Amino acid sequence: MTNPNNATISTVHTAEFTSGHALQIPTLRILQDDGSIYPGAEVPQLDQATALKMYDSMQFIRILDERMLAAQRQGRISFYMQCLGEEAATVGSAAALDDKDMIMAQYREQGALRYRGFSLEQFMNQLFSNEKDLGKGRQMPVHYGSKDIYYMTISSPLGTQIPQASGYAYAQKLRGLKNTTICYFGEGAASEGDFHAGLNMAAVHKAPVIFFCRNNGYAISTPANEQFKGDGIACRGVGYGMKAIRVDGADILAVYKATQMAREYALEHEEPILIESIAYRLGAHSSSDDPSGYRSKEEEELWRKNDPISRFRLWLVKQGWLDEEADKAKSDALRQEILDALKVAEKVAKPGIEHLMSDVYETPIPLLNEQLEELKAHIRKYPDAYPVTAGRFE
Ligand SMILES: Cc1ncc(C[n+]2csc(CCOP(=O)(O)OP(=O)(O)O)c2C)c(N)n1
Repeated sequence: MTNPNNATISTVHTAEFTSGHALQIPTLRILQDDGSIYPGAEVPQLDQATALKMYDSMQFIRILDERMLAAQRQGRISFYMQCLGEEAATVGSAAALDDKDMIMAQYREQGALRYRGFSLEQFMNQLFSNEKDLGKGRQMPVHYGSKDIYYMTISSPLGTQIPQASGYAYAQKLRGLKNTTICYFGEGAASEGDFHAGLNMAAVHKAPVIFFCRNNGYAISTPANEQFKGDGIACRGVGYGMKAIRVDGADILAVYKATQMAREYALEHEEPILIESIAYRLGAHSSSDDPSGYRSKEEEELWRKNDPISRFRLWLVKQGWLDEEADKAKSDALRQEILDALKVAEKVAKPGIEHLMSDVYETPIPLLNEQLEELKAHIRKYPDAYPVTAGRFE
């Protein structure tokens, strides 16, 4: 008798429930807090240049985050989101990829962008929505994207990128490319229907996607334990018939190792893989959020001790690959470089208003043309309210 169902049909004669937590997925840890390696753990193959590039990316985004949050507080940009506490998760995973693997991110993955080569100027131009921004100033800050470095533009609605990643990876497979797609999302986004549709589609159609869930404990103010009852997110991959692994998201060596393995497996077997990274969102959700309303300082302090950057720094120093004094000087220089770039980008003019509707229709529909003319008339009438745009569209 053929069985069209994937479910295993084995027989028992005593009625018994299977526990909701029948499968408890362990967490891979390689690097300890003091920079030493857990006894018995295997350090992934990593050369000095790659390790230092990873460290540079973590350090860069830590400083960028500090600086840009301050810029938002000063009213210089409208919005910002930090990656604080998740630098190892986003950098370690990106470092394990090929430069032509597609990245479909959520919004907190600036580490992956930096590692891929998004320049400081490109970060700034996007954050200031100026005329040099690759997105022509049409997105909120942090909605980065760059075709050149295979980084899909961020979409605000949660979960958008998940089924898109399944489709993109399926096309990579059909074209015979030896590339994969990594899809980042939070544990909160995993509550969206798109998560389930995307994972199921990738599993059934055998698309080589690496689903990378950043489980950082919170979806804005909702703690993960108020959002789901299962053993985290990794077990859901098993439910969809795909391989899964859980890693300590503050341990860059564990993240790197897991992503390297996932990439190899996804390409060799043409299958999706789910990685769940457990870290903690140390900062606020965004510049519009105040976490003191829903979590304690004590909880934050406990996790602050688990700093992914200092852990990796201690390992690099032990390896003899990093000099602490030179490191301090480099971090000061980086801070200055970021500040200088900020001052340049904020003075660059805003994009012309015609870009409000360019790249959408080959020939804009008449109603849009009418609305654009109305807008121009409005700006002409109130030039003081539109100091940058006024006079630039005649
Ligand atoms: C469809 C949709 N619903 C709600 C929101 C509002 N929203 C933005 S971020 C967020 C929390 C997401 O949490 P998580 O996926 O865990 O990622 P994290 O912010 O923790 O990195 C919510 C609810 C949204 N952007 N899109």
